[in-house]
Formats: sequence, C-alpha cells, structure tokens
Amino acid sequence: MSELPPLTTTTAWRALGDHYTRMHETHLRDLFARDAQRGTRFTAEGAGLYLDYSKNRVTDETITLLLKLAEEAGLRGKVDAMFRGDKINITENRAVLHTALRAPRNAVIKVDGENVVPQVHAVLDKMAAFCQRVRTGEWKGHSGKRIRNVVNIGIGGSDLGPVMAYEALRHYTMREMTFRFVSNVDGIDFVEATHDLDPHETLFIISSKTFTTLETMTNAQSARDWLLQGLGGDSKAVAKHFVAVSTNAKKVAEFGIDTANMFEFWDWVGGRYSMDSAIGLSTMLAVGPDGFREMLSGFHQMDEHFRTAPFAKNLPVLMGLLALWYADFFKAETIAVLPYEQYLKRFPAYLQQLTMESNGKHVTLSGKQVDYATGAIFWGEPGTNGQHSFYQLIHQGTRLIPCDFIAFSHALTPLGRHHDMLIANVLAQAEALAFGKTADEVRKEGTPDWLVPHRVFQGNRPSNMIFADRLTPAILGALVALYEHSVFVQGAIWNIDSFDQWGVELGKALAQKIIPELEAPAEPVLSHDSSTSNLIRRYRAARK
Ligand code: G6Q
Repeated sequence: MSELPPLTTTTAWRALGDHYTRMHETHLRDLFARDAQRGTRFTAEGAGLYLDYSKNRVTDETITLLLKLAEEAGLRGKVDAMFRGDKINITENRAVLHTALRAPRNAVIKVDGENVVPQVHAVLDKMAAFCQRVRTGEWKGHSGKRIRNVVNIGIGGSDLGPVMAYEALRHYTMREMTFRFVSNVDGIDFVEATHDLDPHETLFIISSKTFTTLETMTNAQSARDWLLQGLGGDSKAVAKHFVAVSTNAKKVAEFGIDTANMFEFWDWVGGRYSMDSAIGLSTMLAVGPDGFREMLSGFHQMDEHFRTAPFAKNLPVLMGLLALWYADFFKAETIAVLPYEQYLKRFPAYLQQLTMESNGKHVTLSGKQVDYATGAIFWGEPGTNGQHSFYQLIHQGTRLIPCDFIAFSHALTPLGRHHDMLIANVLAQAEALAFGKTADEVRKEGTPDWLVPHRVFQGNRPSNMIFADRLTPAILGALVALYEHSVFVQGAIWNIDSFDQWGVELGKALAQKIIPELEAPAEPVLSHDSSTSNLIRRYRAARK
C-alpha cells in the first residue's frame, strides 16, 4: 500500500476545516426552511434499511467535501483490499474477512491462495446438523435426558455478539429452551446463570477463539466441576454436555472436549466481528439454522451494498463520514445509539466493543501519533426509557451528542396502541433535538420571563434515523454490518488499524502478575507503585 499524505494535510480536510468555520453555526431550522425537499433528499436505502440523515448539521457542500475526503484517503482501494482478503490488519499480519462468513456458497475469497468459502460453509453445515439434533431432542445428555438449557461461556467478542443476537432475535427463538450467557470472571455470573438449571439438561458452549482467555477458561473449569458434581462425577459426561467454538484445536482437546464437537473459525475473523461465525452457535441453537442463515443473508446484503453502492448513496459510508465530521470538526466526544425496540436492548453494549475496540487507536498504520480525534465513545439505551433520564443532557446540556435513532414500522408482537406511541416518541425526540424551542415560542406560551431560559431548547442537535420494516434476522444482520462497515470507513480515513486491540493487553498481563500475589500463603515481596501495593496488602489482610 503506497503511503498516503497525512490526513490533515489533504485538500479535503483543509476545505472541511474552512467549511466548518463558515457553517457550524447554521441552524437546522434554517437548513430545513431553505430546502423543502431536505427531509427526502438527505436519505439513502440499502439492505432493507432506510437512513434519514437530513437532521445532521450538513449541507450539500459538506457531503461533497466529506466524500472528497474519503476519496483522498483512498477509501475505495481500502474497501476493495478488505473484501479481497489482503492482510489489512497489519499489526497482526492478518486478513480481515468477516465478510467471507456470510458469502454465498459459490463465492471465491482467497486467503494465502486458498478459497476460504468452502470451509465457512462446511462449518455452517456442521453447526446446522448439531443444532437440529439438539433442538429435536435427538442429542441426549449423559443420563439420556434431552438438552433444554444452553450456557454460552465466552467474553468480549465471544460473548457480546451472541448475547445481543439472542436478545434481538428472542421473538424467533425456541421458547422451550433456556439460554444463558456467562462472561465475567466474577463467580457470581456463573452462579446466577446456573443456579436454577438441571445439569442433566444443560449444554455448555465454550466460546473462545484462543481458548486461553483467563475469564473463559476459569468459567469453563467451574462449569465442568458443576456438571460433574451434578452428574455423579463421571468424566465421560463432558462429551455430551460440552462443545467448543475455537480456532485452537489443541487447547480444546487438552480441556477434554472431543474435537469432533468443536466448531472452528479462523484467525482472519476478529473477535468483535465473529457473531456470524461459529461463535454464533448459541444464536443458531436459539433461532434454528434457517433463522441463522437468514441473518447471514442480511449481513451479506449490506456487504454488497457497501461494496457496490456509490459512496454518495452508501449507508455505511455516509454514517462513517458523519461520525468523523462530528468527532474531528465539531469535537463531539460521543455518539448515542438509541434503539426504539426493546429487543435491541443489548445493541448499544455490543456496539461499544465494535466501535471503541476498533477505532480507539492513537497511532496511524505507520505508527505515527495522530493529530486528530479518532473513535468516539459510543453509548446508549433503548427508548423510551432514556427519555426519562439522560436525554435531558442531550437536549439542554452543553455538549454536542449526535444520536442514532433506530426504529421499525412494525412491532413483532403488536399490543394495543403501544407501537404508535413508541414511534411517536422517537420521531418527536429527533424533531425536538433538531428544531428545539426558541425563547419567543416559550414566552408565547405564557412562561414568566425568569423561567424562559430554563425552558428554551436550542435545538440544532443532530441525529440519524435508521428505519426498517420490522426486526427480522436479516434486518439484524444488515444493521450489524452497517455499523461494522461504518467503523471501517472511519478507521480507513483515520488511517488506523481498526482490527487489532493491543490496548487490552497490559491490564491482562498485570493481572497475571497480581493473582499469585493475592493468593500466596506467605507475604509476597511487592514491587508495584505504593498505591497498588497498599491495596494488595489491604486485600490480603481482609482475607486472613
Ligand atoms: C475482540 C477482542 C476480544 C476477544 C476476547 C475473547 O475483538 O479480540 O474481545 O473477543 O478477549 O477472546 P477469546 O475468544 O480468544 O476468548
């Protein structure tokens, strides 16, 4: 890859800076007043999702300049490189091919000269056969009972996607089965997840790409003990109650899981991009193989949209550019993701990893300190709950918080007038944020002068509205892929490695050093800073 000029020296970046100076005080009220078509013009559609980005602080010129920036930053070439399987995760020398996980059977995508698509489908077929056996009751536990409970043990990318997808697709799940997710090394997570489960009917999925992660291995060991204790100690029971999802067959076998019951994935799948690999085994058990394949088809539709749609009409490109516009020019620190769909309650938590682990980087691909802000802080809660708590700050606080609203035309299980009320609220919030309420308007309502400033809504607070027909497995896939690729667009322009996560390593290594210091019977010699050493001593003293 040829070296690109530093981002802040590109013509488009400079032009955006000038443009920002000229337009950043322009109010959305004026932008809408000037252009009656704005609400329909600033929209794009793809893979079943409709994006209305008209309530953003942009003009046609802004979009033109942002697209120019994408061009100057080599976005087109970078997109092609990812889809082609180039090793764009340069610090780990790996291809980045989550798009291959949802490619159709006849696609050809090569890593080191080998077409990976047949392996992907072989694993999907193996998962489907296994899921059918469990779901029909053909797969029996050690004592001959059918499996009714599934516990996924994993953390980070091996947990957040499966949890989010299970919650999101709950409407489509096999309700007779119970699904639980254990991630935290805090033993309470395991204890609470299993306290009411019958070990005879429980299947554990140990999901770990490396099969070395401290939390997952500790929980897996506790699960093994819990199971054997419940089943009378016969270690043969493990084969019927444990399966693994991993890239590390050796470690899986060492743990005692038959590698025939291991579902494989590959080093070109990043943890936070793995929910549509075998890491999604719990999702497939819950919604069935057809539901899972439908979800993959939604992912693939968004992949194709991202790969082929002109950038000016490309959802991930537009959303990525808007996020960059706010982060780098308006200096917005965060983006709120606000799904008006209870099933998406874990979607913001899932997105936090996807976005922040990917773009929380401070050096460029060539290791130089960046001189612009990279990944924003993502956060959020489902509406309407947030309206009664933190929305106050979004409406009237001193910070600019761009919002992504997500809403659907249909409820999956309609209940009276609930859905109309839900949608009225999401539309109202976006409207209130954009247009606010002026002092004149407040006064005209008869508000006394002293109270007027408190009741003014400045407005001009930007938002995207992502709209779809209903939350199907395919739409969930498209939505996740939309954010995956939006993250990619931002990272590509910032010229950072969105696919490594070295920032999680230091704490892990230090914890490994501290564990024996907490557990040693004799007082250990401590060489930490005075704060850490003191806290270790206090903990030891308290536990004596
Ligand atoms: C994701 C990260 C990280 C990873 C977990 C679990 O992109 O790499 O969140 O998924 O640390 O790792 P294992 O799957 O190897 O246990």
